[in-house]
Amino acid sequence: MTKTILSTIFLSTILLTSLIATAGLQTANATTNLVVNGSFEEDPTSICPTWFVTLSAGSTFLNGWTIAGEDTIDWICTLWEASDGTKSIDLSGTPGKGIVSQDIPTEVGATYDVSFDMAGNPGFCGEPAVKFMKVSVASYENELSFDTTGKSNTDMGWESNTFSFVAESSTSTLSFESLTGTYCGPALDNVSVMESVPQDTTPPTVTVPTISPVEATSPDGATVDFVVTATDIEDGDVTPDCDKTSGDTFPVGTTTVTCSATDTAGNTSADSFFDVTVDLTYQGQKNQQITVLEDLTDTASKKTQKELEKAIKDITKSLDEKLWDSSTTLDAKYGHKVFDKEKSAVKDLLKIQKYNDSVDVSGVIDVLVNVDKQLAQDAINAATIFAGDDKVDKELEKAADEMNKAQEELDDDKPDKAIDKFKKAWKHAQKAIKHATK
Ligand SMILES: [Ca+2]
Ligand SMILES: [Ca+2]
Ligand SMILES: [Ca+2]
Repeated sequence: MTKTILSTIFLSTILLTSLIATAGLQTANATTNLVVNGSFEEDPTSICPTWFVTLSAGSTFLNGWTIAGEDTIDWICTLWEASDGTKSIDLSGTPGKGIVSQDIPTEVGATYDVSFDMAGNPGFCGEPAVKFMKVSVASYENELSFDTTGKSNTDMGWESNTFSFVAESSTSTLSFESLTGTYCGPALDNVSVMESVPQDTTPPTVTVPTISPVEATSPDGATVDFVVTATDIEDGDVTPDCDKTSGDTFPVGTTTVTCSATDTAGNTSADSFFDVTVDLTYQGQKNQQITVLEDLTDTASKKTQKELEKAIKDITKSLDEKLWDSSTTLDAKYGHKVFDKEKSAVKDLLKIQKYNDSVDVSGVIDVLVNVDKQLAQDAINAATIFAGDDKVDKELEKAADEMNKAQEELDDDKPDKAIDKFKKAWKHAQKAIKHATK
């Protein structure tokens, strides 16, 4: 029965060999299968709804493919389950060591990835169950085997194979050849050749900014804008990922921002860091101390409470707008009163320290004294611009002398007296500035 069908199909195949099938031109790109009709599914004239069709050498009936060599191959239509679609190839025809080949457009020196599925004709052909096939393209050549033991038309056991080759000319002939010269040979399906995409293993480079310290604009800190960029050798510009966003409010102090970037291949850069420092202005620092003292008031003893309230009142007076030019500089004429109020506040606080209360205000004293020291030092720095003038130099000398004395008072645990010296230093600096700018 089989023989009758075979010869009928064989005849119709010979008639059809004159039909010329046109292979579409393929454009090489990373995701295109360069093989035409790689799954052997194309059947424009519908001659393959039967078990199989035997194609003779030289036939161009199998679109895109050449039946090379001397022997036939069998185009399997419904006889067994294909690995892809419904059709596949038995490279050993009726019978013989058939060869199918296809010219692939390639670029010299480029690498191509080939994949195909192999099984074997599981029919009874009175021969060893292991089928052999040779695959070749460019200078690549390999022999493969497939054991059909336990396999059937409904359980072919298709195996996927892959390899790569480097093209040596603008056309590379991909060829599959049966090394089993009977009726039951190696089976082939699902052939693809794709240009190999070089794997990107380099993560993006992240560039972080250097941010100058900014002054707090509210007790919450300040909003800070920044620009972080990332570039990748494959992807170009990449959007970086940071744990803070430009325009966020940063608290007083230093916040470290961490950024990284990931490319489309999934490579993530190492973390990059930059610091955002928000400083409290002198006024801001003083206001903060008022809050600290207010918090202490609730749990303090009566007499401590009284001193705390006095200190808060004095610090508040030292913040009087008339005494300041800005949140960081004192008014030249009235600024000295800031030191006076501060000294008074510190004196109140020193009393509390003597009460042996559990209330500790030493941190507040330190901040207030330090603000005064900075105010004096800023004034000296401003006056130093005019150094070289006799009077200026003399005042600067006196100012420096007062700063030294202030330090001695601090070493002696007399912060209130130190504030007095800072005031004097500040005054000498003002005199120098006044003289130089009159
Ligand atoms: Ca197929
Ligand atoms: Ca066959
Ligand atoms: Ca990359």
